[in-house]
Amino acid sequence: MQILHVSDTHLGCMQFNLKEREDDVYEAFNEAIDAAVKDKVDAVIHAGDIFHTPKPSGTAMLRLGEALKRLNEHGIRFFFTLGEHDISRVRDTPSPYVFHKLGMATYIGDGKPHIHKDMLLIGFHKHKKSESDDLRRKLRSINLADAKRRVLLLHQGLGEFHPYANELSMNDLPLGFNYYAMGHLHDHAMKPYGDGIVCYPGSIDPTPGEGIREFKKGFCIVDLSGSEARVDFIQVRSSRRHMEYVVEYERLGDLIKKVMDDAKGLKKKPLVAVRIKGKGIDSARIASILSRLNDICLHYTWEVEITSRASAGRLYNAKPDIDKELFALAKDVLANEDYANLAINELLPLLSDGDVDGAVEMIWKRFEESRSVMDK
Ligand SMILES: [Mn+2]
Repeated sequence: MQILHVSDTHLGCMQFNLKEREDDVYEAFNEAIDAAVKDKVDAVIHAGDIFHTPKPSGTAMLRLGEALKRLNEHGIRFFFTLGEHDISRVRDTPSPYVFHKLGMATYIGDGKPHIHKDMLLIGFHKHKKSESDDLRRKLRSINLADAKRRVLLLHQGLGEFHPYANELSMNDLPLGFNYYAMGHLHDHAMKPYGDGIVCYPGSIDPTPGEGIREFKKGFCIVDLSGSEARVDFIQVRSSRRHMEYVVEYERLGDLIKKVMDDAKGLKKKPLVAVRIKGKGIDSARIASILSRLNDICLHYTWEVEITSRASAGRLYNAKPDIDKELFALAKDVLANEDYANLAINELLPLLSDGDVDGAVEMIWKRFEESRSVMDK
């Protein structure tokens, strides 16, 4: 029994708004599907955040559909749960669920036991942090059906893996599973737990929030034939290189040659992040020198680390992360992180799509929720 575990594919995601970056994601996803077919795995298990947005583009839908068609032609079933990126804030059929309805994939985020060959699969869709108690209760009341192999599928952050994403702790996971197929955290990591392994494959390609940094992205092929799960992390081969440089302001001119050398032989133009240190910095000069990177790389960002004493250690970003910046501004104005989150991460996406009804419905829902909390 062998499964391919993939997560956080964020199909349709477009880092830096570049079409090339969207295609990188599809290419990485197809590598996982190719591996599933080549290795004749018994199932593909997707741990959520299949799409980057709850309203994916036609292209993103098509890429998933094509992958599912291939898997079905090879008799490989695709099981999935939903991440927060797949779930619309308003009552609507989640996009990946369409493929379940059409019989091309199987949704197992319903908490019910699903038997596939001699394997028991139980999954839950993403639960918000405010719903953690509810999820804990559901996890405690899992009935372990008799099966040779057991896999639990979740899209949640575990505190032991990431201190800021601690929606649950590993101890909240029920014992008795051979493999805990996790999604949500974008870096690959795993830890033993009970008689099994808790594993995040991580995202298959860097998403906008991850910026430009060196990484290892991939998916897992998990052998469940023996008494212990054996996990093979397969790195995506087509990944576009991300390159980071720290350079003295005085020596900025040398950087271009260095990047050119490093980029030699790469199939895809890399993404480059430059951190500049020094004094008496003239940003017009930096911009002019770095513009020569346009021919070498797909996209570059730069920031300056000022080393004068007055502002030691202060970083300013020449091309700031707009999302982060917006959030910080909203937080300043509203003086409340929850409200800022509501405004930037929930309201703004709806309103920028022109979805006024959706926005009104979301606000109404939040109001009802807050009222029911006050009633308690
Ligand atoms: Mn994700």
